[in-house]
Amino acid sequence: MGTPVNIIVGSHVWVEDPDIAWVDGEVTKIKGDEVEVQASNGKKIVAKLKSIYPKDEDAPAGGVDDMTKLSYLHEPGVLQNLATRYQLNEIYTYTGGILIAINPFQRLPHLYDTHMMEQYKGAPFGELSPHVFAIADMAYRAMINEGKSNSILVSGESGAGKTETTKMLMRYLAYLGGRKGTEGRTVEQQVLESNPVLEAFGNAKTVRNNNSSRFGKFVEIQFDKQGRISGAAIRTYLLERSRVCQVSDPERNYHCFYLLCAAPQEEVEKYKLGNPKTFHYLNQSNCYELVGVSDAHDYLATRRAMDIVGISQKEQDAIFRVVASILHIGNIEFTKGKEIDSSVLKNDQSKFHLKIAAELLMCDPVALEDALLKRVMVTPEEVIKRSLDPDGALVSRDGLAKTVYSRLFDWLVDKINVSIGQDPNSKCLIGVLDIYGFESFKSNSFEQFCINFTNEKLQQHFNQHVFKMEQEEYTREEIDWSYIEFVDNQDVLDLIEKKPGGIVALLDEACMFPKSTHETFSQKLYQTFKSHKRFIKPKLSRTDFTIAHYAGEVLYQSDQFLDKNKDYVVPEHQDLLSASKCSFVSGLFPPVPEETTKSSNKSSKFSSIGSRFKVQLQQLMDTLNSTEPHYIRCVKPNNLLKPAILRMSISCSNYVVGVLEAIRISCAGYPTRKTFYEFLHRFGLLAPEVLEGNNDEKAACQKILEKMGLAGAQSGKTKVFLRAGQMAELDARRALKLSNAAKTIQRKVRTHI
Ligand code: AOV
Ligand code: MG
Repeated sequence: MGTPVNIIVGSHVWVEDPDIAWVDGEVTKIKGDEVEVQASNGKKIVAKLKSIYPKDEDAPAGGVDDMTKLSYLHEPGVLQNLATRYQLNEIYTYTGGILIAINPFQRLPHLYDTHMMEQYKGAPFGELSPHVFAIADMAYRAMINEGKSNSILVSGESGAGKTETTKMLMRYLAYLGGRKGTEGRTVEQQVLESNPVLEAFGNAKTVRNNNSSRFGKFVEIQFDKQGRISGAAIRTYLLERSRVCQVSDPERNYHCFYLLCAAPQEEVEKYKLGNPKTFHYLNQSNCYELVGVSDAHDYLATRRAMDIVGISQKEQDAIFRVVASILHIGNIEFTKGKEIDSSVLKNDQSKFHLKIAAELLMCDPVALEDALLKRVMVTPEEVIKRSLDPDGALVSRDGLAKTVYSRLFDWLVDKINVSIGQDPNSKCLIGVLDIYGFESFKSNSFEQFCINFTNEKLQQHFNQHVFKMEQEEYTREEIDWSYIEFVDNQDVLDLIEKKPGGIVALLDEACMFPKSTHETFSQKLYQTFKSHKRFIKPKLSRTDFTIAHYAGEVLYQSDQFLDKNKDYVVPEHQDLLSASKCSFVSGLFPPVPEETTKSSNKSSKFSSIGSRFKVQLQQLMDTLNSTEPHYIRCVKPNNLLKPAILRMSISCSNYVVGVLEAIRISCAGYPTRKTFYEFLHRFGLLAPEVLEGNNDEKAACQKILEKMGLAGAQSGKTKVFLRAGQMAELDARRALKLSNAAKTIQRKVRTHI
């Protein structure tokens, strides 16, 4: 980024050490386009002139709290600033109006206590140290003052701290908009307590994060005219279903399974549970416990949170019965039956678990066995029952477990929404978005594809907001502005979601065509995207494919894409569970309307997870576009999940790259703009003389700018554009003027009396 200016022998520079990324040093020799640098780590490094960057020797020792204040804006400068602050436990840094949050990987309770919340309440933005509370406060004030909905979008790779940040934001908004002194369950308490409930059922340990969100979440907090919280709605996106029956070492299944195994003894007995090591859905990985987490404690905490959120004891009992039943279902095994291609339960153990599962789900054990082992075939002549072979039965079993679990999760979300309630009269809301972060594992499947697709969408929103909006606005307003180049990710999004012809569309096509396999699907991808610069076919594979995402390349294994994309509940499973004697269980499987069953074979009714997800994401983007967005970019300092190390490495800087562009824009540009009318309305009182008899709004605004001596501020065609800090300056002068005027009136009133 940028080209070095005036580098000479003796210059202090940043240079890339191939082993540890950026180091500082002094230039000792320059020969053509090559330089020799004596690095501070003792090494002599030879590098290309264009790959070294000047170092600001006068930079404040503790760093700067807003990157727009940096003298040199380049990658090592930005990383150095973040690293310096991080060492001092200053985990937050602004980039204009964007907050960068570096995961501290340690509790910093003083940073989030009530005293802190009091401090940030109503404080002008930028006056106090950078903080999540300041962003939430800004969103809240903007909503109150302008009567417009706002949103706070939290992004960053997996484990960067999005969910924790989101919880802080929600706590602060609850503090601002809460009803003080109210007894019992308040809306804001319910909103806050929805977090532990959803985390227990939707979070799990992955290699990247011990508490990784396996679903996306958008929480809309609604406010009444007085700015008090009056309702909320939680929308969730695509829970990772495969985890319920497939866990790779050293990850875990969803937290709730381990919590329940650690419940008080009588409950463990009631649900016929025991050591998690005895359950197939849990023992595929050797990880059962999390450092610093007590499952027994969290079980009780989840129960308490469920109470607050409004889930009755009876419902809670049913929920955990369903959770337990899934573990028992996972222990049912099959072996070949007498007839060809048929299967039977493997042994007494399997029969035992089947019986318990049926009991917990309150359904007929014979019907459960049939639903696992057989399929009904309808031919024009007759209806026959066909047996599944052991492999087919296994797929059937896992399908049942996944369907039950994802219905349970959706039920929880619905229940929380009903219980909190929506305010139909609310005109303003603050939306908080916490999605699953960008992921790249050793093996990546359909879930990672969807997760990374979401992140691309969000990155585009960020790009559009920060870059395009600025540029377009300046152009439209015909104000002086030099264009800044930036990298857009529209090409990756086209590759994924373009209709027709994108990967999602090709996957749907493959799913509808009975003869497709993952091989034919992959071949089709290779053919279609032969020359797409974001799509790579790995040399040695015939089914894998790589996408060059904004945050890095990810290699996907296509083998389960087709199955995972099919949105389909086996009718035998549906019938079994909708006949359950437990109204909770049957409620999870409401009868399917006639029409859809009849025409389920037709392609028009084909519904796929990928396409539905794509539509959901588009709706989310539409919602976001109708709000005033605020951004928090979370950064993971290292991959060790430990504090106090910020690797100034390239992998870390991937996430800073997007932010760098934003720095350059907001620094060079005009972070504040107001229409002439708004501007005069607000600041006219600073120069009442210019308003008299003057109908030209633009000229009036210009006069005020001149009178206030605001250097660099410009008036465009319809708006006034202010440089960073100028709005605050004007507001301060206005406040002063108003308080003086109030004093004069008081004096007059007093003399009058
Ligand atoms: P994520 O939401 O961004 O990942 P989390 O918010 O779950 O990441 O953060 C991961 C872990 O980092 C948490 O469990 C905490 O231990 C720690 N952490 C993060 N932020 C803070 C903070 N402000 N103070 C103290 N500890 C923190 V993922 O959900 O995986 O994308 O799908
Ligand atoms: Mg998360």
